[in-house]
Formats: sequence, C-alpha cells, structure tokens
Amino acid sequence: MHVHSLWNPWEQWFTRQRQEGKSKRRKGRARVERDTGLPGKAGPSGPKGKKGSVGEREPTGLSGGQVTQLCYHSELDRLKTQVRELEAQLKVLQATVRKAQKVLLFPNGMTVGEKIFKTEGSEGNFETSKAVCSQTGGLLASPRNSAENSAIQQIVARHKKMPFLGINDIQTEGIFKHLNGEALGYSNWASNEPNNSEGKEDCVEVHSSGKWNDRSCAEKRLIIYEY
Ligand SMILES: [Ca+2]
Ligand SMILES: [Ca+2]
Repeated sequence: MHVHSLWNPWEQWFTRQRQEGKSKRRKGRARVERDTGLPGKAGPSGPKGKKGSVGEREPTGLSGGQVTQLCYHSELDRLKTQVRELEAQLKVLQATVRKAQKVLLFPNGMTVGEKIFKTEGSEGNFETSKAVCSQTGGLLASPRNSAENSAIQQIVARHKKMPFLGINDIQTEGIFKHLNGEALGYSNWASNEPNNSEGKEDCVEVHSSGKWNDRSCAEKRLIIYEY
C-alpha cells in the first residue's frame, strides 16, 4: 500500500504522457484525412469500348501425343537413312559377288540373275545327264527365258558340244515340259522343229546358234546343270 502510494505520481505522469501521445496521433490522422480526403463512391460505368484487333496467336506447346509422334518420325528418318546406306552397301556386295562368280565360273559356267549354269565337260544321254546333275545338287539346264538360253549357248560355244535341256515330251508326244512338269513358257525352236523325226525324238538339244531341236534321248550330249 505504501509502495503503491509512493509510485503513484510517476504512474500519473506516464498516464498523462500516453494520453497526450494518443491525442497527437489522432490529430495527425485527422490532418492527413483532411488533406487527402477519403475515397468516394464508384461512379457509373462508362460507354463500352471498341473491339480490339485480333492479336497474333502465340505458338502453342506440344501435347504428349505430338511429342511421341515427333520421336516416331525422327526414328523413322534415322531408319530410312540406315536402309539407304545398307542398300548401297548391298549393291557393292552384289557387284563384287557377280565379278567373283564370273571369274570362278569361266569358262565352264555362266550366271543369269540368281541362276548359275555350269558344266564339267562330261557327256551322257538324257537319263545319265539328269542323274549326274541330281548328284551335284542341281538340275539339268532348263532355260526359262532368252537370257538363260543365251548363257547356255555361250557354254555350248566354248565347249563346241551340244547339251540336252531338262525339257522333253516323253510323257505326251508333242507336249514339251520342264522336268518339274511345268509347261513351256519360253522356247527357241529351230525352223521345222520339233519334228519328232522317225517318231524317236523326245529330248531337246541346243545348237551353237542357241536354237533348239528335238532329238533322241539316247544320244550323248554335254551335261550342263543349273543351280
Ligand atoms: Ca517327241
Ligand atoms: Ca528334230
């Protein structure tokens, strides 16, 4: 009680100071409000403005699907380039193989496309010729077009011997077929052939001109096989 009364004048002084401070701050605010004024109510809306011009469209971002498609096209381009390179390499390889075949086959063989015609110089009748060719894993030469016939003709010219072809009319007179029963799509008969002379000619020999003649299958001819 005694302490309280001792400090009482100080408390009174502090209270006075606080009140004076508040009063000054109130006056300061009032002055500011007088100078600036409080914002009034919003006015009525103005007239509608003119429509603006159309702006340029910003590039849009890519969707997930578009990104996948982009990757796919990029991969496709890479593969196309690879295929072109491989094709070029393949052409070089094929040319090299053709050259090597030509060298290795000369003078006993010829290549036409993927087909190889070859002889070892031996002779035999039609049945023997067929058997020998089969033993080597090939077939008796049987041209399907003029290029193949020309290849056979060149072997004939080099060896100066005629061969039998894998073509005959043994089964049905006058109906010549390949050994596998295939009908003739290409033929190169000499004039007036096939004539089945003396009723004995069921096999086909090739002259140095490349022309064909039906002849007895019992004759011995150069064996040319094809692979
Ligand atoms: Ca005949
Ligand atoms: Ca004949």
